Parts: sequence; C-alpha cells; structure tokens
Amino acid sequence: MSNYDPKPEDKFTFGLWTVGNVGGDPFGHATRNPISPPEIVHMLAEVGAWGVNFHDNDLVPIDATPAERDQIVSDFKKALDETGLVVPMATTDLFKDPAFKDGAFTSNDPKVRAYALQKTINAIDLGVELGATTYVFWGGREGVETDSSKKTLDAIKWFQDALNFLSEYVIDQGYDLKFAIEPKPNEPRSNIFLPTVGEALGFIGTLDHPEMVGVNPEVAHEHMSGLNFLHGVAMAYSQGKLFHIDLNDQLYGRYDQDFRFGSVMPKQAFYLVKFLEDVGYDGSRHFDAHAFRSSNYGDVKYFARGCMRTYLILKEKAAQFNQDAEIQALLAEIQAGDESLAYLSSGYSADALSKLRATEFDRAALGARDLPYEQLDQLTIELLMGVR
Ligand code: GLT
Ligand code: MN
Ligand code: MN
Repeated sequence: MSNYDPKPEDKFTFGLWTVGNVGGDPFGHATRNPISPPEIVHMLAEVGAWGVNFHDNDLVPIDATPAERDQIVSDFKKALDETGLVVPMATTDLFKDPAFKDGAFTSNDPKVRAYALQKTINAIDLGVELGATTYVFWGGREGVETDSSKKTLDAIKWFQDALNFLSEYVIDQGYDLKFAIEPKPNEPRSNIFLPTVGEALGFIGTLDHPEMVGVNPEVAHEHMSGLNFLHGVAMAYSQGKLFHIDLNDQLYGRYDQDFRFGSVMPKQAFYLVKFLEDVGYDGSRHFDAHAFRSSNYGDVKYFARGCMRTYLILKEKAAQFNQDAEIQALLAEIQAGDESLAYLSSGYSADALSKLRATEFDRAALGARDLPYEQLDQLTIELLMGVR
C-alpha cells in the first residue's frame, strides 16, 4: 500500500485565496472568519503543501501604505522561512476593484488600462521578490455583457499591447519570469475574452514574445464550456505551452464551482493525472479550489489534504493502469502499428505519394476491425473503483 502523504517533489501548491476563502457567494455572506497570510502559510505547511501562490491584494491590501506593505511582506517572508514553503507563482487582482468593472487591459477607458499595467508591474515586482517564476494572467473582467459596448478587435489589440509591454518590462528587469494566460468562458463577465485554452494558444502566437507566454488551464473553466480538459491540456503541452495548471473539479454547464480536485468527475481527473505523470510534466500542481461554504477551518484542512491525496491516489492508479497486463494487451492490439505504412510518418514526398496511390485498401476489413473499447473502459472503471 502506498503512502498518500504529499512530498515536496509532488509540487503541490495552493493560492492564498483558496484555503483562505471565507465562504461568501453572490447570495450569501462569509461563513468563515478571515485568516492572515502567515496563518494560511502555516496551515498549508501543516497539511503538507510545497508552495503558496497569491494575488498582489491577497497579500497586500489595495490601499495599504508603503510602511504597511513592508511589514506585511516581512511577516509573510518570516512565515515562508519558518515553514520552508516556496512561492512558485504570483498574479494580479484585476477584478475586485470597481475601477475594473469594464475590464483591466481591455477596459474602454485608457486610464483604467494604464492603471492595470502599472498595478501589474508593481505586482510582478512583489511576486519576483518572493521567488515567483510564473506569472498568471486570469482576465476575469476582460470581457463584455453587451457587444455594443466594445469593439472586439480593439479589445484584442489592447490585450496584446498590455502583454507586449509587460514582456518587455520583464526582459528589461532581467527577471526569470514567464507568463501563463488562464482562460475562462464567463463569470464574472457574461462573456470573457480568451474563453478557452484553444483561443489562448492562438492568441499567444500573435504576441511579440510568444516564447515567454504559455497557458494556465483550469479544469473547472474548460468544463464550464463543456470541453474535454485533457484534450486542451495535451494541446498546450504539445506546443510547449503548459506553463502552469489549476486543478479543481466542476460539473459541466454550471457556475464556477471550484470543487476539491477529483471530487465530481474522478474519471476525467484520472486521465488528466495519468497524462501529467506519463509525460513527466514538471511544473506545480496548483489546486485552485475552495472548500464548501458549510466547512469550518478543520474541514478546510480536510479539503486541502483531499485535493493532494486524490491526486496521489490517481497517480498510483495511473501506474497500475500502465502495468495491468490485460489492459496493456488490449491497448497493444488496438494501437498496433503497421510497418508497411511507416513511410507516411516521414511526411510528403513524390515517392510516398506514389506508394500511397498504389496501395489497395480493404475497406470492408477496416470497417470490420474489432475495437473492444467497452471492455477497455469497463476495465478502467473497475481499476478506478478498486476491484482490480
Ligand atoms: C479567481 C479565479 C481563478 C484564477 C485566480 C487567478 S483568481 O479565483 O476564479 O480561476 O485562477 O487570478
Ligand atoms: Mn475557477
Ligand atoms: Mn484558476
């Protein structure tokens, strides 16, 4: 039996805003008293996390004086020193303040766009000071309720301008920092720009420094669009763009639920963990989730441990899947190659074309091929349910 206790090499991280979430929602007030960033760091250390991430204003209130800022940062550093927790990622709160009610980088107001840029520059400095090497851009307010309010092409241009400016800033400072865009389709805006991993990947190619920019896909956000999260992650990974990942869970078609990782769609979570482990993804496993509103802080710890424990259990299941003789025999049969067609993987050539043209295919035999996917899927389910 394996040990499901988290270890530093698992690279499990949480945001200050996740275990520090106080349980408020659009229809109800907070159900937990706020706890301070140092207290959150100690709680994360107690449950066995490796790192902690934050928005500028999770740590330093937006209206803090410079002296207050310095005290807060020094208290936070002390907690990091005491616990050994690291800060791999930081980000900017460009969504809570009413100044951002029409977006930050894509607000119609040039002053808001400039303020968002200045706020992000300060937040990048803070993140780098605390050790962050990944900087997330979640454009929660970048969007519209009505398309009569904003020219979409202008918004795309403003978004590009902001990321280009910030890329140059990072280069100019000599920071070791890469950017990760986090897509989301809606909530809090009715329509958010860069709604899916696919759109974000396409957008990155239009930037001045695409090599500095990747994606931070979140399970819940792709599920809100009814998409297959694994496929989005695999596409990002295949392009060398999986810079970060937000793990949680979410039913399709609902509001942003941010549930404990693997808690509602464990089969999808299994395929995801198997993918990350099979390819050797070496970034943070960041849990962007929060406990139920009904939980007290004891239950919040259970929630945080649960995220990591489920990941490790699924990792063990993935290894079991890879070693299961019956499953592997089925896969070998289903995925068998054909040596006589290997020439096609070298791409197009006159020779390949004439060979292909000359090949006679037995279409009926192709259609009659056995594909025991029901058997394979049931074996997978039984493995996940613990009876294999
Ligand atoms: C916010 C959002 C998350 C983002 C965070 C980063 S903040 O909680 O719902 O998905 O990752 O800005
Ligand atoms: Mn979310
Ligand atoms: Mn997220």
